[in-house]
Amino acid sequence: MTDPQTTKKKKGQLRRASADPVKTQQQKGREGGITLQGAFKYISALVLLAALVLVHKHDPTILTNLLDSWIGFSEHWETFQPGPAIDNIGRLPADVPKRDAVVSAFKRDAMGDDEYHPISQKGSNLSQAGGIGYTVIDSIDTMLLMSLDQEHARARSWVANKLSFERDGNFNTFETTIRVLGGLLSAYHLSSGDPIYLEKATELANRILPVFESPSGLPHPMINLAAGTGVQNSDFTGLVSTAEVSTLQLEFKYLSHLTGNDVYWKSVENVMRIIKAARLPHGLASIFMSVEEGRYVTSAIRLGSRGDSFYEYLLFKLKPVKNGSEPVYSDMYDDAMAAIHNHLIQKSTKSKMTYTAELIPEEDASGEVSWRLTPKQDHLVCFLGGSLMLGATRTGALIHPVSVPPRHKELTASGQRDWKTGVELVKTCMDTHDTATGLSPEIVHFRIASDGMDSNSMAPADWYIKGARPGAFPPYDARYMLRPETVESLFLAYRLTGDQLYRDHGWNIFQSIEKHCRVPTGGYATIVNVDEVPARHEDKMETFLMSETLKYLYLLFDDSDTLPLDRYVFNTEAHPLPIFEPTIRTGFS
Ligand code: DMJ
Repeated sequence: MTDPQTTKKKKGQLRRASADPVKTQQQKGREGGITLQGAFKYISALVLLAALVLVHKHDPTILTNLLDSWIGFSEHWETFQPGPAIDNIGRLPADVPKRDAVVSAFKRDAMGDDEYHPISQKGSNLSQAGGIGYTVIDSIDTMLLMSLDQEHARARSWVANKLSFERDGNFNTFETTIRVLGGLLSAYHLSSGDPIYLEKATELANRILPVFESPSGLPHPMINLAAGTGVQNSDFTGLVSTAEVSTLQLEFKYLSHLTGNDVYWKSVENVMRIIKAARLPHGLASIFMSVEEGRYVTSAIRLGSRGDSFYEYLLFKLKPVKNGSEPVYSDMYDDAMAAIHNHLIQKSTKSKMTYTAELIPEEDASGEVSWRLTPKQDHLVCFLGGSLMLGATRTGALIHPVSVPPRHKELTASGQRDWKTGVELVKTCMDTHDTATGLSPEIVHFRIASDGMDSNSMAPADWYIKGARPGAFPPYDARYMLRPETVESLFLAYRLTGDQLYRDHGWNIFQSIEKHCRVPTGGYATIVNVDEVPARHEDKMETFLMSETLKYLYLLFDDSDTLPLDRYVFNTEAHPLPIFEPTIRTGFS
């Protein structure tokens, strides 16, 4: 075996030996005056220098990008494939045919009631007291974005003439806020201030406000819109889910900004005050809180259902305010991201795929709680990759704006960490689309040694769908219900890098939705098993297909001037709202 030390030494000796005895032409020239060849080299160098100055004057990023790649900043910065050239006004141009294919998919869908059942072609409502326009309102801003004027005229007329919130039934506070209130506010902005949308949004928010009249100030999980009373969730009496209570911020604050009435702002800000005070020692959030006491109760910790948008809104969702004016949220975000890295980010055994695990509490006979790390990741977690990448360019940036993609030296240490994890998580989510339909399941489990699954087993090497057996009815985990989280991250990753890879993946996902979820009766349906072809359908089309999945796909293929990330935030249902300079200051810190 070669001793590296010896080899090094020998190479050094050789170099010295060849350089010493025979003087080069260049050395000779230096000693004895400038030769013709030497003069030519000097002139060439001067010409090159002049060219570099000219290039730099034309576009300073060209040279700095070149330098970055020569010096070799971090493996992640080098793996990006060149995207479509940023055009001369600094935008990522649209892929028009693909963008228009997404518009066609959107147009095929019918307006329904709260929920649409595409196979039976029927609508249904969330309450026997009647609906509140979940489907139509969740879709309006996408119509406006796609310039679907006829569809928008129909939807607007429905809102103006048929929409009623005088419903004596219980509606989920969070869902009503993110879909209906968020949808109306976004429609107001994108319609250049059509007053009907603000009027309806204000009426709805006023009807929701009583939820905050709880002993702790955390909102009740349900609201009776006609009675104006907060209602407990009968399945989880006394509890509220952390994601749900913390994800009303953006909509209520924007409404305060528009109306000048600070009651909405103060109600939701108080929720964040309670959550901040309830911080657990590890910095993570359990998925349930006590509505009586305003503290976390021992329950699972995860970035998926009931946890997801708490982390999501800590970042840019809570930044309808301009940079730095509310540092408390950046601090909470940084704290939570460090905790996620310390406790939840894992690598799969074989291919070292990055994923997030869950912590499940287990109580022994004496009441002592220990935490079991479970290698389970919901599709919902796929928002996190793009969100971390965006966060790295905000709270983790040393300059504003950063380059596209950001350079290593433009980010803080935590920004670099979050960017790297974000890129890896997006990749993992793309990899979970490696199924018979090309669509990813609702829940994946990553293999760990204690599974007892050997490497010769039929299961995929790194992850699998728990409970899936050939011939048996597929488990809940195997479904794809038209969720948007992967394409949301692809959209963010594309905007932040310009890497064509993300558009390619988005296009593959869109084609898989067209092929396997589209039903002959019109619309798109949930499929019950992503690993089964032809796909079996369930008669349900979630409204987030229109508000999120198709919108993010459209934006992925549109040019980057549409809803630029430095001027818009998206609520968790993908309703874009403008970033504004707040006039309300409460001193919360
Ligand atoms: C959407 O309703 C929202 O994104 C919510 O935060 C959780 N996920 C669904 C879509 O999957």
